Amino acid sequence: MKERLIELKQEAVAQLSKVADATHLNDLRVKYLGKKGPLTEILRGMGSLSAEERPLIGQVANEVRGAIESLIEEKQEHFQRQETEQRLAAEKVDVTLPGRPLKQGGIHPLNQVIQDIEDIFIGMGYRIAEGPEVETDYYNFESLNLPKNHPARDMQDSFYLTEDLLMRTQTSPVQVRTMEAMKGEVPVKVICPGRVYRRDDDDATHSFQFHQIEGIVIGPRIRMSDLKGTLLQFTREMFGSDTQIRLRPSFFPFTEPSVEVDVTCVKCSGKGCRVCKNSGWLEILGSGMMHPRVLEMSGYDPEKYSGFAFGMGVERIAMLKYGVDDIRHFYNNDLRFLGQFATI
Ligand code: 2NL
Repeated sequence: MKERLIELKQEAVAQLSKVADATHLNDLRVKYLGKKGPLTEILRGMGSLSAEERPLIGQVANEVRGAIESLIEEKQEHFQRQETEQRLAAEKVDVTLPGRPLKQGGIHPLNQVIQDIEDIFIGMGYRIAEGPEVETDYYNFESLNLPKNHPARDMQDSFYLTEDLLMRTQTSPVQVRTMEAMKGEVPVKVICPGRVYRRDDDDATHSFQFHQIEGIVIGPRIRMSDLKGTLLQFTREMFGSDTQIRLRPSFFPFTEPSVEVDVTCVKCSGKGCRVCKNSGWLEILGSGMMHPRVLEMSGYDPEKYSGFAFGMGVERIAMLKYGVDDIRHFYNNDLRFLGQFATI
């Protein structure tokens, strides 16, 4: 029995010395120390031994078990250390490496132009107002003195959602909502940037969806010269301090009188070139004195107050400012185009 124990120990030591990984080690532990292993079997059979033999064999058996156990423990520690070392090596971070550059986005050129225009008017004391893109017939047309049979209200020209609802064709309804909210109080100085929609075939200068900025000022004795001075200040901040403007008579149902505003060509400063078709001038916005009926409908007594209004297309301003020849560049999201406007 003693010889079997010694043999068992030698066999176990031999096998344990060759063990290569933790799984294999566990198999050997079960094999030698498990309930069905040879050591358990020997200890179970001790009952049949004589009284002199029993303590002797018991001692040897315990020594063998102890030796195998400590060897297994030693191997286990070894594998654990090995695993930790491997993980540390694999997860090593070189903190001295330079950071990877992050690709950064930029502000879309249309939003840059909107922000520039907003900044200029904020500088002149205006507030910014926004409103819904789905509008009622009343706010989009009726309140702006566009009677029911007016050609601009043609179903063919607007995106109607129901008989009474449509995608706004201009941002003027936002000013109307602002006037209503102000309940006849003055001064009103507000600009309204936003998306507008028109049923139009897209081409180099037209899009069914574009951006507008409109503004109104209401107060006592607001005059045409206030409009002219405001627009001159705006164009000089926007296009350069030597920019000139000229006003041409025009017509809008919501202003009277109405004017169209030209600036000296951004390319040739008025000498005449391809951009301004040799005229030296570029049209940039429409404006006028607020029609008394428009004032009245939104709660302002036209006998007490007057106002001016203006509206401009953001895409057109952006195209002029940056020399972009096709409006569709703004919507295609080609990074080769957009990247040229990146400022951050
Ligand atoms: C253009 C012309 C214009 C207005 C917009 C306006 C708004 C109210 C009352 C009166 Cl609430 N007028 N807006 C006035 C004149 C011209 O826009 O060509 N826009 C691109």
